Amino acid sequence: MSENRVAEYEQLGPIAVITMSHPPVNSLGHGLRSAIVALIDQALADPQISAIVLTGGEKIFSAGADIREFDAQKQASAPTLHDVIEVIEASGKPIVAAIAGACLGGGLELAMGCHFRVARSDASLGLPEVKLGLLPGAGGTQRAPRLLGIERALNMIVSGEPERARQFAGTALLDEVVDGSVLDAAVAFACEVVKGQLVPKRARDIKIDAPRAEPLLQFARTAVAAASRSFPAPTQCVEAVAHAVGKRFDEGLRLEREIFMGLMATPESNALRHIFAAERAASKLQDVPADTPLRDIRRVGVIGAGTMGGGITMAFVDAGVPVVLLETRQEALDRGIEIIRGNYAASMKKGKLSQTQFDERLSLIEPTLDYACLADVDLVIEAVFEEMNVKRAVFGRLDETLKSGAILASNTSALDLNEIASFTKRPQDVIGLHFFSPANVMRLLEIVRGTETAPDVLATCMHLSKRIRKTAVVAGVCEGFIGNRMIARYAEASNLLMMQGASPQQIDGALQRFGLAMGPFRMSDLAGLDISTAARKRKAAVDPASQERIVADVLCEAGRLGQKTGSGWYRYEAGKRDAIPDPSVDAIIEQFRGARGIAARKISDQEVIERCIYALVNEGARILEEGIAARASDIDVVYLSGYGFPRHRGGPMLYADTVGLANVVRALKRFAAEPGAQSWWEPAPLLVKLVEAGRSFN
Ligand code: T1G
Repeated sequence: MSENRVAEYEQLGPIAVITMSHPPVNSLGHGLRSAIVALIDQALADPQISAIVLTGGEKIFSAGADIREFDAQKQASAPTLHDVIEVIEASGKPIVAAIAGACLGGGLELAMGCHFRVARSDASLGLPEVKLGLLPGAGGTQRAPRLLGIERALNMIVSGEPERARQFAGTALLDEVVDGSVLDAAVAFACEVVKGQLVPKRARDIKIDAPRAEPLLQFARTAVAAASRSFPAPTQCVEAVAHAVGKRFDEGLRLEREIFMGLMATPESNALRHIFAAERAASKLQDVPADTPLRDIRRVGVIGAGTMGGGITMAFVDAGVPVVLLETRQEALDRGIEIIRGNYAASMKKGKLSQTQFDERLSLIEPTLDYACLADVDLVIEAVFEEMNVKRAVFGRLDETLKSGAILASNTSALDLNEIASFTKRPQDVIGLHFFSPANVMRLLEIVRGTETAPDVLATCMHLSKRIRKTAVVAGVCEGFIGNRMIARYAEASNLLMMQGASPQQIDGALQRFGLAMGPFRMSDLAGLDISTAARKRKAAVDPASQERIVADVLCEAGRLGQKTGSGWYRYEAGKRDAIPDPSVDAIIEQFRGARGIAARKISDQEVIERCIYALVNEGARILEEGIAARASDIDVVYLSGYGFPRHRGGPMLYADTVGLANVVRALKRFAAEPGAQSWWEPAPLLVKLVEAGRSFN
C-alpha cells in the first residue's frame, strides 16, 4: 500500500482502493483534492488495475469542501472540486464510491461524480451548504435531481438536512446499501463491474423526466421565499435546481457556479460561516491541554426543583444521565417532579417522546430531601435562590457531603463565583454552569471559570456540555458574566431611548426588524418586570449609587408586571400573548419625563439600532479586554444561542466588524459627548485600539 500525506493507495487484485485520510473529517482541501487526482492517474496508468474504489474508510467519507479555505480563495485553486469530479467522470476505468459515516456537501458531490455508489446503511448523506448561506457548488444541484428526482433533491438541498443511507436504497443515488464493511462490499461490487456485469453510468447523462416540474418548482419558490426572508441561499437553491430541469448539464453547472460565487460573497453566508467556526472555537479551552484527563460524570445532583432546577434535571436525563434532585420541602419537590412529568407528557402528546422514553426519563430522576443521597454523585449543580447567604448554606452542606473529586457547580446568573467557592474547602472543584431558561431547551451554557477552578474541572464540564447538547462558552467571573452583563447595558440604552422620546413599541419594532427575536420591552413583559426590578433593588442595597427610579418601577408598583398579569409595557388580552400598545403606559412615560424636565425628541429607528446594538458591542469589547471572554466570536456565540441575535448578522461583534469599527467608535463618541451622557458610552479602549490598528474583532 503506497501512502502519501492525505490519501492512501492500495491494490487488491484488479481493484485500486484510494482511501482519503485527512483527519478529522476528510475535508476536501487543496491537498486532498490534488492527492485524489494523482492517485486516480496512478490507477489509470497501471494496466493491472481495472476498477477503482474511492473511500474515506469505515468511519467517515468526507464532510465536504474545506470551509476554512473559503476566505483564502484556496477552494478555487486547481484542482478544484469540479476538476476532481471531472477526472472521475472522465475515467476510462469505473470508479465506485464506498461511503461510511458522514458524506456531506462536496463529499456527496464527489460521490455523485463516481460511476457507482455503495453505502453503509447508517451513513449520513446530505447537502448542508444552505446552512452556510451557500448551495452545493460542485454539481450537487445538477446531479442530485438526476439521481433522486426533483422533489427529493429540492428537499435535501433546501433543508440541508442529512438522511441515513438506508433512506436512499432503491434510488439511483445508491447502487447498494450494506450493513457490514462498506469497503469489502465496494470491492466486491467493483469486481462485478470488472466482470462486465454492470455498465458504468454517469449521473450527468441521466435525463430528468419531470412532467410536474414547473408547478413543483413554483410551489417550492413560494414556500421557500416565505420561510427564508433573511437568507438569499434557499431561494437560490431552488433556481439552481430549476436550471437542472430546463438546461443542458454543462449550462446548468455553469449557472450553479455563478450562483455559488454570488452567495459566497453575501454577508449572510459570511455570518453563517463565522458561526460555524465560532461555535467550534468556543469549545477550545485556552491554557488547558486538549488531552487533559476528564473526571467521569456518571450521576449528577441538582439542588432546587424550581424552574431552573427542573429544566437542568431534564437536560441531563434527556442525555441519559441519572439525576438526584434535592429540595428542602416535600411539596416543593413534588411540585418540581410534577412539572417535569407534565413537560414530558406534553412532548409525548406531540409525538416527540414515546411512552418508553417517558418512563425511562422519569426513572432516571431520584427525588430526595436528604443531602446524604448526594454522597456519591460526580457533579452537583446548585439552582437555588439567587441570594449569597443561601448559596453559602448550600455549598457548606455540599462540601461536607460530597465525595472527594466531585464537581460543585452553581447555576448562578450573576453572583460572584469566587465568593461561592470560598464557602468550601475545595475551591478548585467549584465552577459555574449558568443555564438559560428553559434549561432543557435553550442551547447556551455559560461555563464560569473561578480563579481557582482546576483545569480538569473546566475540561470535564466543556466535554459534558456536548453530551447534554449545549453550546458552551467559558466566561470569567464578573457581574452577569458575558450575556447578562451585556444585556444590562442594552436594556439601559433602550430605557434611555424611551425616556428621550421613543415609545416601547417603536424601540421593539426597530430591533425586531433588525432581526432580534424580541425587543427589550416585549422581552421584559415576558420575563416579568418584577424580576428585573428585584435584581435592581438587590444591587441598589449594595451600591446605592446605582439606585435610580425608572419607569419600570412605576409600572411594577401599579401591578403591571408583564404578560403574567395581563399588562406591563403592553396590554394582553386574556389567554393571548399579543403585545398591544397601551396609551396608559404612554401617559405614565410622559408624566415621568415631565417630572424630570425631559422634552421628548423624534428618534429614528436607525438611532435605536445604533444605540442598543453599539451599547452591546461596547460592553462586549470591555468584556474582551478584561479577559472575561476569550474571543470576540465567543461573545457572538453567547448572543446567537442565548439571546436571539439574528444569525444572518453573525452576532454583535461580527455585526460591528461588518458595519466597520471606525463607524461604531464614531457613533459612540457622539453619544458620549451629549450633555449628561452616561460614562459607558465612551468607546472601550480595545475598540479604539483596534480602529487605530485598522483591525476588526474577528
Ligand atoms: N471543512 C473544514 N473543517 C471542518 C469541516 C469542513 N467542511 N467540517 C468539520 N470540520 C472540522 C470542524 O471545524 C472541527 O474542527 C472538526 O472538523 C470536527 O467537527 C463545494 C462548498 C462532519 C457532522 O457543512 O456538519 O462542501 O474545531 O466538531 O460534531 O458544495 O463537522 O476540531 O478544529 O463539527 O463530529 C459542506 C460541516 C461544506 C459539513 C462532524 N459541509 N461539518 O460533526 O465534529 S461546504 C458541511 C459538519 C461544501 C461544496 C460546498 C460536522 C460533521 P476543530 P465537529 P462533529
